[in-house]
Amino acid sequence: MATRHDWTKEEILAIYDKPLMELMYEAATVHRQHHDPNKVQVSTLLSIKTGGCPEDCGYCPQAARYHTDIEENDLMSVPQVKAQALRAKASGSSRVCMGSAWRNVKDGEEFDQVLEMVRTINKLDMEVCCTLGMVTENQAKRLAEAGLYAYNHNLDSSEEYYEKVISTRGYQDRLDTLDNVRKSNVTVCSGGIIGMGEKKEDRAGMLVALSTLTPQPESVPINALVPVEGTPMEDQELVSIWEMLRMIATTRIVMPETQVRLSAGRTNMSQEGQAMCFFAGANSIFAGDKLLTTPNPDVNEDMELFKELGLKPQQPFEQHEQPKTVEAEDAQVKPLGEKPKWSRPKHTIEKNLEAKEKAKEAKKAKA
Ligand code: SAM
Ligand code: DTB
Ligand code: SF4
Repeated sequence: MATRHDWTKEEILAIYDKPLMELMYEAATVHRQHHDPNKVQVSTLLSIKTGGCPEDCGYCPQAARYHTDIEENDLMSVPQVKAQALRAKASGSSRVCMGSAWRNVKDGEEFDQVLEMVRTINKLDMEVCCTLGMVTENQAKRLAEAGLYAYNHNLDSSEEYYEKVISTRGYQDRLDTLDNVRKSNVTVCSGGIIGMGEKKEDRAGMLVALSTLTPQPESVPINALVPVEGTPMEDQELVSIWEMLRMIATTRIVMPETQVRLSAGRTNMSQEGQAMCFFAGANSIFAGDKLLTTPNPDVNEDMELFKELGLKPQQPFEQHEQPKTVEAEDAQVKPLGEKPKWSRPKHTIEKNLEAKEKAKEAKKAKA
């Protein structure tokens, strides 16, 4: 069946609510029509700039306004990144995804350094992904010229629920960023988080937003919230495997060609649970003992599971050609020195304000 870009929330909810065995069978069938069911793409995350973020994303341990005990770090150096990428390659990863705790990309020295990281990793013949916050079309094109393979920017939830999670940026900015990435010919990676207190209607709403993009994102990460102490979502109940399976299977059915990534939350899942996610259409994971700041299963454990299930890691550039890297001195796309006006909706989110107050008190008590 051809990929549809006109899914409605009602149709997606009807899929999500099917008896689980039927839902998984249907998803597994779609999966086999579009992918080798024994191949899984493996990405390694690298937090190149950690913590101190100005945003108020209610789930995020890196937001400066909350009191979490993560270790903050300035931007890593290019040799440090190269060493980590080589380690990731040796452990079987085909992609490195570099994340920074930034609201948006700003032209200047730090962005130039990130561009050099992209060139360096692409030259190691690995797929390079970045997740740096909002980007303009010009910035996306500069990343493309450096050899970027994918850009990750999550919609996180439905437009309606997004307002209850973040007050410092708007949904349209997220969509505009995805559009900018698309115009640069870099592949799009966009998904979200379940378990933030949203309803299943919000999960379906997020899948409508993603599946109606033309083309659909090449990869869609599905994260289970990792509730981190000090964030407004610290007391959120863990996502059950049944919900994860429904979300993965539904994503697979509405976006048949995309790589569906079983992302954050794997440490709370059994190996059998993860195997069922692969059966239901997940064909990508984040490997390495750390995500950005929180734990992830050990690489050896993952490789044992792959062996047990007969899964093989996907090789780099199996899905799309390797981009060419243009050296800094030959760059055609020049910085525009833009001052983009990303929106700041500033609505009130009580939970976020409470967490901010608690953090202030904790800091005072410490001083
Ligand atoms: N600062 C950039 C941004 O927000 O686009 C990039 C890094 S940000 C940490 C990347 C994504 O990680 C978020 O969009 C969110 O989906 C995910 N994430 C962050 N904290 C999480 C948590 N506690 N549990 C699950 N996913 C989380
Ligand atoms: C995505 O969807 N999940 C990754 C990646 N894209 C950047 C991040 C998960 C972060 C989980 C919380 C942490 O480790 O800080
Ligand atoms: Fe900052 Fe990204 Fe975390 Fe939001 S999700 S606080 S933008 S690092």
